[in-house]
Parts: sequence; C-alpha cells; structure tokens
Amino acid sequence: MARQFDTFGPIYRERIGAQDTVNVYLPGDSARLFMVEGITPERMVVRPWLAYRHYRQRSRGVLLKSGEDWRQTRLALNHDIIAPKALPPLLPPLQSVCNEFVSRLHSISRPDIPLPDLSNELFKFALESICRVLYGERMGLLGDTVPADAERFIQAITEMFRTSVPMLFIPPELLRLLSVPLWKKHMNAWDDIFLHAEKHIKKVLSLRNAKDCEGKPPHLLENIVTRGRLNLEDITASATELMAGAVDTTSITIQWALWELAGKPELQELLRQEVQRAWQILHAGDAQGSPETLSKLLKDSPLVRMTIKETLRLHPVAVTLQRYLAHDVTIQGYTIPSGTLAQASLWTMGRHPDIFEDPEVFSPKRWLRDIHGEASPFSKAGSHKDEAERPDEGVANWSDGNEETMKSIGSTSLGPCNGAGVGNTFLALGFGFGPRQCLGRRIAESEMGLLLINILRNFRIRRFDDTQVDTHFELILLPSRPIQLVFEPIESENSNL
Ligand code: HC9
Repeated sequence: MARQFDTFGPIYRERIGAQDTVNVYLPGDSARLFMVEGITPERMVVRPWLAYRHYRQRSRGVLLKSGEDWRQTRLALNHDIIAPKALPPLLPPLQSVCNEFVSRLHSISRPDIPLPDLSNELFKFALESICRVLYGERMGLLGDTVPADAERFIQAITEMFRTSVPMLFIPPELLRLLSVPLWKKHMNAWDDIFLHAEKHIKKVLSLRNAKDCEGKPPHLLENIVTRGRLNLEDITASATELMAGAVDTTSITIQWALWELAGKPELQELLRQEVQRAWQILHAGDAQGSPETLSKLLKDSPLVRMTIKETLRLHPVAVTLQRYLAHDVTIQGYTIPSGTLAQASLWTMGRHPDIFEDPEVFSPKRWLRDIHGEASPFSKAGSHKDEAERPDEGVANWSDGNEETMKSIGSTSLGPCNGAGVGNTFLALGFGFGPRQCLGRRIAESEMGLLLINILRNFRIRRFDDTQVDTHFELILLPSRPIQLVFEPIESENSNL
C-alpha cells in the first residue's frame, strides 16, 4: 500500500473483487472518512469469521453485528466496558496479574540469557488479565504448569488469525465445499475458542445463580448480566469475542514496546524514573492498590502512555481501518459516493515522513504536547496546503465515541487539519475511532500501561541480539521472528511491594 501511495499520491482507488475501495492515509483524510461513517458504522467483514458463525449457527457478537442490532448491543456493552467510570474497578485485578507476572519473571529470568518464549509468557499474561476482569476468575496461567485447555485456547487464537488471511481473497464457502484443509483448520480454531470461552461463561453464570459469588470480586460479566439489557446468547457471543480479541493484540503490542525500550537504554531509564516517582503514591503495603491509587499511578505516568501510543504508531495491530461510507464525501478533490469501502492505512501514516518527523525513530516524547491537549508539534500539519481549503463537511453526522474529540470538533474547523485542530486524534488511530472503535480499548491501555510500569520498576531490559525485526501480516501485524530480551532484576529493597 505504501508503494501505491508513492505512485498515486495520497488517495487511490482499487477494485477488490466486486468491491470498489478508496485508500487514504493522511490524518485529515481519515477524519473526513470517519465523518461520514453514519450512526451504525460498518467495517470490512472478515468473511471466514462470518462464515464460521453461519455454518455453526452461532450468534454474532458485537464485533460482527451490523445496523441497529449492532448499535443496541454496543450501547449496552459500552456502559460496563469502555465508559470512563467502568475502568477504575478493573485496575486492582489487572494490577494483581501484573504482580504475578513480575514474580514469574523473577523466577524464570537468568543473567545474560534471553527469556525463553517471551511471546508465550505475554499471551498467558494477557489471557489471565482478561479472564480476571471479565469473569473474576483466577486461571493460574502464571505458574509453572498451565492448564492444557488454556494453552489450546491461546494457540487457537493465533491459528484463527493466521488461517483467516488466505480467505480474505478466496470465498470461504468455496473452500468449505471443496473441504480444503485450511477451512477445517479455521473451523477447528474457532471451535476451540468458543468451547473454552463458553465453559468459563457457563461456570460463572451458574455460580451466580447459585448465589455463590459472595466475597468474589465484581466482574464485567456479572455487571453486564445484572444490567439486563442483553440476552444470554448475545452476552456469550460478545464475551467470547472480547476474550479472543484480548490476547494476541495486547501481548504483541507489549512485546514491541519492550523491544523498542530495550533498544534505547536512556529512554528506558527516563521512563523508570517517572514510574518510580509515580509509584511513591502507592501506600506501602498496598501492593494491589485501590482503584483510586492505580488510576493516579497511570495518570502520573504520561511517558508510559506516550510509549504505548508511539508503539502503536510504528507497530499498529491493524494495518488499515475501514468504513463503508454512509454519505458522499469529498476527499482530495474527489467525490466518493456513499457505499464505497474506504480504508485508512495506519501502517503508511505511522511511517510517513510527511506526517511524522524522522518516522523511523522511536520517540514517545513526540506525543508530549498531545498529553497537554495541544496540537501536534511534530506532525507536518498544514503542509498539505490544499487540505486547508476544504470546508468542514459532514460534521453533523459525527456521532458518539470520543467525547473530547467531539467537543473539539464542535468548536474547531476540521478543514486545515492533518490531525491539528482536533489534537492528535487522527494521528493516533491504533484503536480505531468513533462508536465502532475497539471496545476493549480502555482495558487494553490500562493493562499495557500497568504491565510496563511493573516491568520497568523491577527489571532492566536488554536486547539479546540487535538484528532488525520485520513485520508479518497474519491478519494482525506481528514480529517476523521471536523477540529475545534479557530481563535484569533491579536490586531494590521494596521493588516488589
Ligand atoms: C485485516 O484487509 C486486514 O481484536 C483486512 C482488513 C481488516 C478487517 C478487520 C480487522 C483486520 C483487518 C485486523 C484485525 C482486526 C479486524 C477487526 C477486529 C480485529 C482489527 C485490518 C481485532 C484484532 C479484534 C479481533 C477480535 C476477534 C478475534 C474476536
């Protein structure tokens, strides 16, 4: 795609099968396409995912629903999962998983030897984290023996992503008719995912009915069921998706963040100082932390938050964001009719020298001004002069999602921005944008933030070898080879409170 943009400029059209698509990457153009996403935004459907549900007669969760059905489900889930109020109670369970992870690192790290299978350790961390907040369950994945079904679940997710790729181009229905092994593998992977998730959900719900949940920490499933807005089938489908969507995505992002920090010892030290300062606010002996202290810990660690943003700039999970346009829109002088599939290339944007100065350099501080709510100092906003001349189309169609952005859009002309004027929103699209953005966003951001804080306090991270790591497309983007890091414990009296 980056090559096509070089050849054709900032916008080009492509026919994929019977579908016309339009591709953009400039932040101002992404802003315009999100303005016309309508109130029930639709992204490109990953066909084998839908085919599986159809064939097995399973309900779609919020990820694959569309139209009004999607909107009602999403609104019901927003309350408990992504509303700002929902987050603080989830922080203590997340922190307790971080504590267990740090203990595990202490026991398996060896001087000058890379941690064996970092990727799998982080998969287990991510699965333990989502289960803790979703079901209030302790899975015991961070001990020496891992339950076989959890191991299978983790493998199934990776397999499901991987086997999806060829089916983006070949209709899965055809592969099923021909009983091609690829389709069978894909089915088996989803079967494993659903089986495992449903087992947990059933268990939690039966305990709940048996009123056997006294003394158990509150969890998301309980809250969603109690709210009573969704039926059990819908809840099960969405919880399964949340669980499956929470493992590879967060753990791979953390892996990239650690890889980048390991390559920059000075930056790592700076972060460590910030983290150590912020940690002081946690009361001695309050190892889990309360919702309030942990919120404050994250708030007082802006460099950690910027590190996550910077990681997602260079290493987005999703290569593009897509929307079917609900209205006509004019981008770069071209009128694009409603119904067109438009894609914003996160990969191209994040690495483009017209948008980010020295794009290849990992530099969390480039997001500094954003944290203080100012326009970006580094984006070459406004350098595309023709951008500035466009009127501010379609703002009325903007709906929901990111309240701060909504406010700023209400008061600021969207015209001249390549991100500027609406802060850095359209430069930092790692979780998508608007009402259809990643539902797990706040959980993922806090989980990754807390883990980085905990690791940095306890370990110095070094690269074992410095050879470049490329990026592979296995539906999501991931490192082309195992990332090998040495974890060096930091001697300190109370580092592991
Ligand atoms: C993959 O051309 C490339 O957490 C395709 C277009 C496309 C469509 C949907 C995207 C997908 C790409 C990447 C992976 C995404 C997916 C939508 C949701 C999924 C971003 C860009 C996330 C990783 C979800 C997965 C949840 C699932 C396992 C239940």
